[in-house]
Formats: sequence, C-alpha cells, structure tokens
Amino acid sequence: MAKTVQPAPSPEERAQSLRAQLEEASRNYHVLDAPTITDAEYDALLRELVDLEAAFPELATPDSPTQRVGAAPSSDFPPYRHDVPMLSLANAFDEADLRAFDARVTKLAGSAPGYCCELKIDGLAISLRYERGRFVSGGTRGDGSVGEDVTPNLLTIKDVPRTLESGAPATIEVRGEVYLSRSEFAAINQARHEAGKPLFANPRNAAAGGLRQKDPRLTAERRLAFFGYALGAFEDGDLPATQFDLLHYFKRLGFPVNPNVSRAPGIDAVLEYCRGAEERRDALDYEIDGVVIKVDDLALQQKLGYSGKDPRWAIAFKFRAQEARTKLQAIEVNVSRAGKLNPYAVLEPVQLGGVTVKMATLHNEADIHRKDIRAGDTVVVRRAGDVIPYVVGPVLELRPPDAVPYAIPEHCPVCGSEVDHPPDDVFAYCTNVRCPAQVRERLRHFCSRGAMDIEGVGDVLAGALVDHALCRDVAELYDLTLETLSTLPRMGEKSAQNVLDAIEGSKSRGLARVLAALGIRYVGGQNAALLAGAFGTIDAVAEAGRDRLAAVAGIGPQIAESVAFFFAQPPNVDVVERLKAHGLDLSAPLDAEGAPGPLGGKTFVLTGTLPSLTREEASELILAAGGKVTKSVSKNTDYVVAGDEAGSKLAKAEQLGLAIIDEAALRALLA
Ligand code: 0OW
Repeated sequence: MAKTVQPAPSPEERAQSLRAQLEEASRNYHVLDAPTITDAEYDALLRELVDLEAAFPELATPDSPTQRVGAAPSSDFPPYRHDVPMLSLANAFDEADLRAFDARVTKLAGSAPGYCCELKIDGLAISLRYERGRFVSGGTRGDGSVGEDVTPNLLTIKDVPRTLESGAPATIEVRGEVYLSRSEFAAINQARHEAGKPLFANPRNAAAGGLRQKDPRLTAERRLAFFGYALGAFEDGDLPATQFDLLHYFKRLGFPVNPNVSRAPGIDAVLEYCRGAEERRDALDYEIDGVVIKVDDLALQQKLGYSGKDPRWAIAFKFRAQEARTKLQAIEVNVSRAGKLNPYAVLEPVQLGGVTVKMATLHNEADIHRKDIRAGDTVVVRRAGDVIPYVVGPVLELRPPDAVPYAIPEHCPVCGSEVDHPPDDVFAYCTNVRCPAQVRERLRHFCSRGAMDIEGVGDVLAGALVDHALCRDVAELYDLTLETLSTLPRMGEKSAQNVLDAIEGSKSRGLARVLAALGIRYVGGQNAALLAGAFGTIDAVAEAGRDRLAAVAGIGPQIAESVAFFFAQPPNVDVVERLKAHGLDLSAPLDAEGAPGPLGGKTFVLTGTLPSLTREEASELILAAGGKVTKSVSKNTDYVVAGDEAGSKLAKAEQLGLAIIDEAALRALLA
C-alpha cells in the first residue's frame, strides 16, 4: 500500500513542535533531573528553533525557549534570587561558528580582542554568596534569575570555602560549576550496584541529584567538587581588569579554579586551545563538554553587554557529543578466535562523535547484569575518542515492560557446541576445536613453537589452510598432501614439501606437547606436563574426571574443570581419535608418584570395626587408590567409613552432615 506522505509542517507548526519538545526536555532536565534527551539533541533542536525564529521573526514569542535559560526551579527548595542574573552561553559547534563569533565581537569592539579560554566543566552552575568574607548562602542557576536555595547542601562540599582569605571585598558572589569527578562517579555507581540500586547515567546527573538532596548528609556522601569561573554581585573591593586575572583572584580568595585556563591573543590561538582541550579531554578526571571562550578585558565585556539571555562577549565551543541515546535492538554474541563469547549490542543507528554507531561492546555477561542492560532498552552509548563505543547503561524510565534480563547463550552461536561458563570466570567459552570461529587461531596455536612446533605454519598459512577449506581442525593437518597443499596461492612444491616434512616430524612430540597444543583453557606447557606425567596417556587424561584431575599437585579445580569439560565435547574426542589414527605419540613417562587413583583428592576417616578389613588394611587400600586417611573428622572430610561400635567420630560426622559409608560402599568406590 502506498505510504501516505505527511505534508511538510508549516514554519509555525514546526516552531510549535520544537518548542514543545524543548519545554519537555528542559523540564525533565532542570526540574526532574531525569533528562530524556542528550545535550547534543537539545542543542540541535534549540539551534533549529533559533534559525527558524531568525527566518520568521514573528515566531519568536517572548516565552520561546530561545529567550529563556534553564527552567523554573522546582518547589522542593526555597527560591534563590540572583540580583546579577546567571546567564547561559550561546553555542559554537565548529571553526566557522567561532570565527563568526570573533567577527561579531571585533566589529562591536572596534578591534580584535584578546580572549580567555576555560574548559567547560560538565556539572551544574551555582552561585555562592559571601558577606564580610563569610559564606552566607548559595543557589542553583534555575532560570537565571531565580534558582533554588541549596545552602545547607553547599556547606557539605569541601571545595566551597566557608571563609575567604584576607582582603576579601565586603560582598562577593562567585559563580561556578559543581561537578563529580569520574573516579568518584565510578565509586558511587559501584556502591549503588552492590546495593541493587539503578546506576547513574553520567557524573552530571549524579552531581545534580546530589546537590538537590533534601538531606544534606546525602549530599555529603557524593563528595561533590567545585570550580569557580565568574563573578556575580560585588561590593567594596578592587577588581582585576581581565577574566584571566579574575580567576587568579578567585584562587587567592580560596576558591578552586580549573588550572587549564589560558589567555589567547586572537581567534587562531582560541582554535588551538580548543583542539588541545578536545584531545586531552579523556585524560581528565572530570567531564567537560567543550571550551568557554570569553573576551578577556572586563571593561570591554561590560561594553559589549548581552543579547537576550547570552553575553555577547562569551561563547561555548561544544565538543562533539561522546554520548547518545538509542534503542538497543538486540544483544548478539561473537566468538573470538580464542573461543571467548563476546556479547555486543546491536543498536538503532545513531550519530555519535561524527560517525554512525550501529554496534557497541558489552564486555561480558557480568557487566551486562551489573548495568542491568536488556534488549529493547533505550541505552546511553558512549564513544570517547577512538575507543570502541560501549553501552553506559539503560534509561530505566524508558524500559519496555517486556524487557527481560540477559543470559549468555548455552550453545555457541557459531557451531552449536555446549558453552563452558565457569562459575568464577566472567567470560563464557566455546571449547569446540572445530568451531569455525576459532579454527584459524587453534591451528596457529597448535603449530606454534611451545606446542607442536611445526615450522612454516604461522598465522598466514594457518589462515590460508582455513580459508581454502584444507583444514577444519588440527587433525586435518595430518591429512594434507603435496597435491592439496600445492593448491594454495604462492605455495610452491618445494615449500609445500617442507611443510609436510615439518608436520610429519611433529608426530613424535609426545603427550605433554599435544595437550598444550590442543588449546584447552588454562593448559599451557607447564600444566600439560603435570597432566602428562600424572596420567601417561591421553585416554587416561580424558577419562580421569574432574576430581582425579584436581588431585594432581599443581592442577587446581578450575583447570580440572576446564580439562574435564574439554574432553566431554564430542568434536574434541573426534579430533583426538584422528590424531591417534595418524600415529601421533600420545604417551608420556609416568611421574614417580604416578596418577592419582579413583579416590584421588578424597579424605577418609575410619571409625568402629569393619566386618572384613582391619583399620590398617582399609587405610592401605584407600592410600593406594590416591585417597588420604586422617584421624579426626572435620568439614574437609569427604567420607567417614563407619563399622560397628563407631564412636564420637560418627556423631560428629552426622552433626557436620558428612557422607557416612560402610565397608561395602568403600569397596564400591575402590572398584
Ligand atoms: N561550565 C563552565 C563555565 C565556565 C559564564 C559567565 C557568563 C556566562 C557563562 O565551565 N567555565 N564559564 C562560564 O561563564 N560558564 C560556564 O558554564 C555555563 C554556566 C551555565 C551554562 C554553562 O554551563
């Protein structure tokens, strides 16, 4: 059916729609501290409305968001009036915008001014008032004229001086940004995760939420910080002549001032500062979303004045957004060459930092659960610098009702084999040696020096063997012939014969090298040698089972689990059988103490009189089978063998809930 095409909205309709979206976003941001769109989206909508009102001046109603800053303060706190309005800034998004700003200012000033460049701290703007050198009150920016009185909360911020250094003027208001450092933000989110609370999406939200707590003690928990950067009301004092000197004056009075402030003699130096700031952005322990450029001469600032809500003498150069919101359509998994299952987010394509982002990393299942990310969520995606985009977290208020917690697949999405998900490992693995996603890496590893040491088969040839379907697993190396190998591009008959000779020569490497070559997780050269020496043949290793493997000195439960799991996969057993059929030497001399018997790793206590075995005979049998016998019962005892008139040991075993067996059951274990 033909799609009905909506007629393009009239400028009036478009302006109304933009206004409604901006009002809604502004209220969510300023009053509810629960922004529903990113700054970049807000700025884009505002910019479109500014352009529309410039083209159709009759649309610029007095209450348009382009004429106002911030939002009306919420009712939670007493109102805080700013006699000197707290203003916001016009935005510049690129070099052309900055040069246009410079041209405007130069025209108005009569000559090209010098500038002061400051990092644009991504927090929330507040005003601090001091009388006779003592802190008296403070408030949020609000709509620029009336904010919220958060004095008690500001007193909990150690960066906010209670009293000023000597020489302070009778009255002074210092404006600045309250922010949360990245490290503090991470610590708070970790604590919230452990307390089962939803995570904050970014430091600014956490700072805003912290500052606007009804209970100042909750504010104090967030360890907020502050940088001062502008002057409000002022009485009876000697003011410096420039913004740069004003910042140093604030510092002398006792206010933290961001150290990355620079004088720029002209717009070219401003551009240089902006480029440097954007490059260094991710190395800072606090978030910045741009640079604030101010005419340095304070008298000239006064002369230039304001246009509507913005000072003509300042502008914010906004960096490309590092975060955006989009729909998480699905969580898929790719299988790395090492068999690791890596979940990733399939996103509704979104513009971020100048590129279109369609996928983002999710690290691992534990991280997905920690952030509680679910398919269907609207998520915040972050692309910092050239780092792969990753999902910061869900926007919980937009979660669909049917969104379910994520679970890593139980079968490899590439080959279908059962997935090994060790309880103490954040990752899950496909251990199938024939898994197409892994064959190339497994082949390369198998042939590497520490494994079968097959000269000539490195990453390139391994890749070619897989890409030309000559090898689907390591055993098929031994099926290669001069004829098949010579079909590879750039493989002459001589080099083909050399490779075949090297493959043939690898058959005598022995069990330890083969075990190391199979790519069993946690089994490198050393553990392979322990297993080979303990069991002597590959069948004995494959059939030993988790407990007897773990009983080998130096082989812990985690390695035992991985080895047992590996040999439980049919494709792996098949590969080992074909290696045998090719005549590889899969044996090794037994270590002195030999393999642990069927009771390997188990501890026994004998109590009472057994029907046919003396205590010594029973102990001998248990020791010969790799078990241990101790005198006293404890929680480390695996079995209590009880005969007639068993005494207090039996009672303790029952109290500890241990396994209690008789002589017949012991004989069954020994079989
Ligand atoms: N966020 C900042 C910052 C800054 C004021 C003075 C007159 C208009 C803006 O780091 N370094 N300097 C100023 O100067 N403003 C800043 O932030 C503004 C405050 C309100 C909106 C922006 O966040």
